Amino acid sequence: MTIPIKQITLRKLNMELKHPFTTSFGTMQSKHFYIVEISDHEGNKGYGESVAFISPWYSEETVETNLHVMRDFLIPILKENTINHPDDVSKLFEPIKRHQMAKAALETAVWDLYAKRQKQPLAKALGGEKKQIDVGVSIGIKSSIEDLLNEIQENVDAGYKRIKIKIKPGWDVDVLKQVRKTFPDTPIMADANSAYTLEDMNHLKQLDDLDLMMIEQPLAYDDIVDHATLQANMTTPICLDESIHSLEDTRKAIQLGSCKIINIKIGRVGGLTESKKIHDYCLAHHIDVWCGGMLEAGVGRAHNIALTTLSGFTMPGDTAGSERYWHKDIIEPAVVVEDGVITVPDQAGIGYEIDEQALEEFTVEKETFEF
Ligand code: OSB
Ligand code: MG
Repeated sequence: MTIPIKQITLRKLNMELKHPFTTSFGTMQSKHFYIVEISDHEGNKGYGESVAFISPWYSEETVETNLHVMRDFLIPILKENTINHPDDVSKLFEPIKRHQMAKAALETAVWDLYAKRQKQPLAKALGGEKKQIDVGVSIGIKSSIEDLLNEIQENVDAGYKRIKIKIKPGWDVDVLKQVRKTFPDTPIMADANSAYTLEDMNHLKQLDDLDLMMIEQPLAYDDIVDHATLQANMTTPICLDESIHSLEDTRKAIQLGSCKIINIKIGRVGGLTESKKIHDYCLAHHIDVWCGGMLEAGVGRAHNIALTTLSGFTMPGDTAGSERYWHKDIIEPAVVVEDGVITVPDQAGIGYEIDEQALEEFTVEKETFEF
């Protein structure tokens, strides 16, 4: 059964973050990003969100490269081809190298549209069975240890299932030692966003005494070779984020022993179909996966929730409640976390309504493509 597209609207949004977020690569105060809306002839609308940032500091993609690639390459491919199932989209996009976040923004919107046409929740369309998902929080680099300990305490009190702490050289071993001393039993992990090299191996090995769940992306954003050396010399499991863009990357990283855990981000791997493939492969190879976050607004957050319902997502993800990021989200209701758990919506598609008024309010540019 074909999915007939009537039009695609690209909206560039600008939303202020409630609190600035600092990683080893810099501080973010606000977010520019694309929301994709794909409509069919019967009035159904599917939504996707691009997770690229304004600058290429996490990966090479940016908000502007998203527009160029969607408008000039990916949307023309959708115009020229018939789509029978959302899985067709990633296949059609294959001739375009990389630009995973641009691809995912369109592909996830097709998945939402498909699920709405089938009148089933996106989670179910993906094969997910969980009714509730466990989530944790990611805490940015702070100006003092007291600030960090306070924020951890607030989130432990709120019931979040694990705490991820951003680290960088100068804000790592000593900080984490203090955190572990104050929170002896809390599931804790660290994320370096590729701030180290193998020369730091002896320094990083000190983390092995702190009973961390894992260390995320300690080495270069494009590396899987040095990570294998580091993993062979550390007991703390390594989790890869930036280095994994596809099932192929996953296969190679596992074969080399570069990691024991994979953070799946829908945008980083080019969409939901590729996310599912990576999930299935990891499940078969006894590699734990969890769903990462990119400070998403409601649409991206809803896609993360649907993906996390797949059974191989055995560890709490980074998809915290909307109120941690935004004064007002673009979906209704907002994503709510209770005791570290999100109840998966059971309405068709992403399962949340778009707050059209909020969407309009945050839109700074808009372009429509008729099919
Ligand atoms: O590395 O996982 C990351 C935020 C921006 C860019 C990269 C990362 C992150 C986070 C925050 O850790 C996750 C979230 O709360 O959405
Ligand atoms: Mg990360």
